[in-house]
Amino acid sequence: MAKYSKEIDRKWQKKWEETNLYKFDENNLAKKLYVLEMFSYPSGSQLHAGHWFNYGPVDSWARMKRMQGYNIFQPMGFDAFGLPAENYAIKTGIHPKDSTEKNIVTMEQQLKQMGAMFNWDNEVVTCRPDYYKWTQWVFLKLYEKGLAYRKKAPVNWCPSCNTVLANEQVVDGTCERCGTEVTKKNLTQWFLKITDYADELLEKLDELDWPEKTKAMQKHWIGKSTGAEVTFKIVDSDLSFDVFTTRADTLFGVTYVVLAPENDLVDKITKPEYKKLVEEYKDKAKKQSDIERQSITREKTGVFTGSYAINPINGRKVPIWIGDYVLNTYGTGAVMAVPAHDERDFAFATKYNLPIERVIEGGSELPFVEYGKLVNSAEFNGLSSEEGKKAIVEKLEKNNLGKFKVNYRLRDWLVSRQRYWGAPIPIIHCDKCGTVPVPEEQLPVELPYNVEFAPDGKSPLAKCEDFINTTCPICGGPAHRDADTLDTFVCSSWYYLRYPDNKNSEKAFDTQIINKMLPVDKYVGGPEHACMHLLYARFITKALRDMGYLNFDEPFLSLTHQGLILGPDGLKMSKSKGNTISPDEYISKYGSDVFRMYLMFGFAYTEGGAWSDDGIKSIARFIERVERTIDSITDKIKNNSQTKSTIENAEKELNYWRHFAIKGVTEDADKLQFNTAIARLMEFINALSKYNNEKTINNEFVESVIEDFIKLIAPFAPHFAEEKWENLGKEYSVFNQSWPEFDAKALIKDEIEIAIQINGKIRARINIASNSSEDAIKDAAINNPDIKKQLEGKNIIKVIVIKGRLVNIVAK
Ligand code: ANZ
Ligand code: ZN
Repeated sequence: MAKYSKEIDRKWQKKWEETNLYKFDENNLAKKLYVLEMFSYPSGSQLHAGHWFNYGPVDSWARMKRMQGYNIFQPMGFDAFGLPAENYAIKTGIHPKDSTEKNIVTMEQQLKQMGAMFNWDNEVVTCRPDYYKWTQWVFLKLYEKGLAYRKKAPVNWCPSCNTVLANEQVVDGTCERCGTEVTKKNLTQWFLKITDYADELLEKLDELDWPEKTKAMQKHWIGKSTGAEVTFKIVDSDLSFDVFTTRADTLFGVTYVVLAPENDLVDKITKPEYKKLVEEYKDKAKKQSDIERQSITREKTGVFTGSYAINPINGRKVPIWIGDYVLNTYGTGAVMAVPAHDERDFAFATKYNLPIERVIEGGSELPFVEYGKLVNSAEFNGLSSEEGKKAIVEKLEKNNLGKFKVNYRLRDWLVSRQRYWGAPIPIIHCDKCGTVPVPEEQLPVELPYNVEFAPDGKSPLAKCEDFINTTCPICGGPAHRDADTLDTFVCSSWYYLRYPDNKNSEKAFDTQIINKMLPVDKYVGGPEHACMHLLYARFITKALRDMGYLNFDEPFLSLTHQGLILGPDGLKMSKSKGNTISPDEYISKYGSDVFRMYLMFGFAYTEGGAWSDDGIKSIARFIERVERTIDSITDKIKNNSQTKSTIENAEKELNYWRHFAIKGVTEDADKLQFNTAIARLMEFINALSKYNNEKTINNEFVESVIEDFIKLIAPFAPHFAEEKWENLGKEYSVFNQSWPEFDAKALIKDEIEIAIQINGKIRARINIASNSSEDAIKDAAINNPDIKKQLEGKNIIKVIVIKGRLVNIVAK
């Protein structure tokens, strides 16, 4: 028998492909299981340990599910547009399309060496026109619905990548891609109106089987805040402004108000003698990021505008300041300051000597930020904060000076990019007709190949005459195309909808097919996508649902994040640190199953950890040991040399470990707890090997045990198991076998006999597990059919258990 190696991998990969073993059965949708792993970016560094950790173990899970009778759909593709390929192109001169397509070929090959059950017929590659045609279609549908719009706005700008970034792509004030500090620029950009779905995106989170941490992150990112908007009129002026507050109960304590420096009102109300200071302050504020401005520890600063506003609840005149701790992008860009009950306002008031007036009772010191009873608040005195909020806003409402209001931290999603390597935005700008969507029959708007893509802050496509000049679909006059491309997150926001119907040339997808195939049953990928991809995809699903293209609410019902595999030094793998692990080398040395199994045994799946060469060596030895044991027993069975006919203690012992493993592997692997599942297989092989040392073995029995062992190890070592299955003379393929079921009786290791007495006389004897609890023994005794009969018409007064020996039932 051939020893397990990469040749065995190749043999079975070939056979699986030839026999189309993993083909999804479109006629058995009742048992469909859509298993999805986040598709990868086709980068030059190719398939790394992180990809493997995402795909290998999930494939093992899916294999077990297949053997349990599920019809598995497990597609794979490439998220192929985006900055890395373009930045690489700028460095090397190699066109992004060429480098990307080349990387895809390599990565496809590497993925095939993994031996996963990927449905390659359903592959999608987002940078190819047959895919991005439909990305453009999605954009146009959103546009039709008013969910895509263009506006001039201060946007995040990365001076190094030379492009705008979505809020989600700014991490601690720096560019997510390159780490450069992000600045603000006023630009006309395309946005998707994700905020229309803020409430549903929040509410539906509770129904999802997702990691709690990820749900909490989305919740925080959406940032629902319930409060009120209160209108302040400006003294000696027709102007007014609203503030957003979550503490309307403190309205009587307002001693000044603060506008964001960028608030449009500032220029209109600033008195001439304050202009200079205000302008200087505005300039300084512009250079600060929102994150810095919100920092709790940072000193609160501001300047007075010279104007006053009227508190609508008591008519009091309060000064209007500007201060950079107020963000123009949140609420109304203005706050009412209550220094007695808010930390920031307190610091500000103390610094600038503004009055501080308590309106909530409680605490000995100010600021007192908790809820309490209202004081110094006229007719509202004595109300609780909750009651006060309601009563005060209701009164304001009557006078048209306020209303209840819910605010969200979530902003609309900025999707236009001034870069080359992305899907062109399917919009035409006509001097006469304005913004005109490209008619569907003219899609795709193809991305031209010959473009000067070095970034200079303008869209590369703007410089491509052939592309940019076109005719207006409405008036036929000269017009130009939108020169921006779509953020790659738009491409990945709907790819799971394309997989099941990826060859459809008429539509993005067939609604009927998709409604049957989705939602995705299990989604696995990195946690870094919590507030980007995972939020965008939910939004797009909901928007398409509301247009009638889908009938489900959520794309991913169950989500798991795999952990991170670190370098042997415990640090994040990176080329510059020289601590990367190249899967290919290990696979060619040990075979792909050893690599896969080490990943599953060496780490808790959701945690990951540091790579260890010793760890993979020990898995290689484990596979060798399994192979020796199985081969030896297989030989004995084939030669039919020795066999006994009875089931004795040795068989019982082995049978115990067999069923103990079936139970453990099934339950643990189902929860993606592969390390403990594999530990059960190790115990099982120990028992098999011990049994193999018996003088004579029961051939028939041990054959059935080996069959179960091979089935159990098959998801984790698919090539190896297929080979052993064949060696045993079984019919191809082990993956067409059904998953073993455990026998609870076999798990009762030792049974003992117990006598059951009624009023001191033995009436029956039962066999029961030696480790049974007192209650279990009682139950068994009372429910024994013979005893039941004899107890008929009697009342049980007492049951005495003498553990390990007898039960005495006292009855009358
Ligand atoms: C008066 C007040 C009194 C407030 C008090 C708090 C405590 P969340 O929960 O995050 O929504 N605020 C409103 N708009 C702001 C902006 N654009 N920039 C900075 N701060 C802003 O926070 C709402 C509270 O944050 C609001 O309630 C407002 O201050 C402030 F004792 O109004 B509060
Ligand atoms: Zn026109």
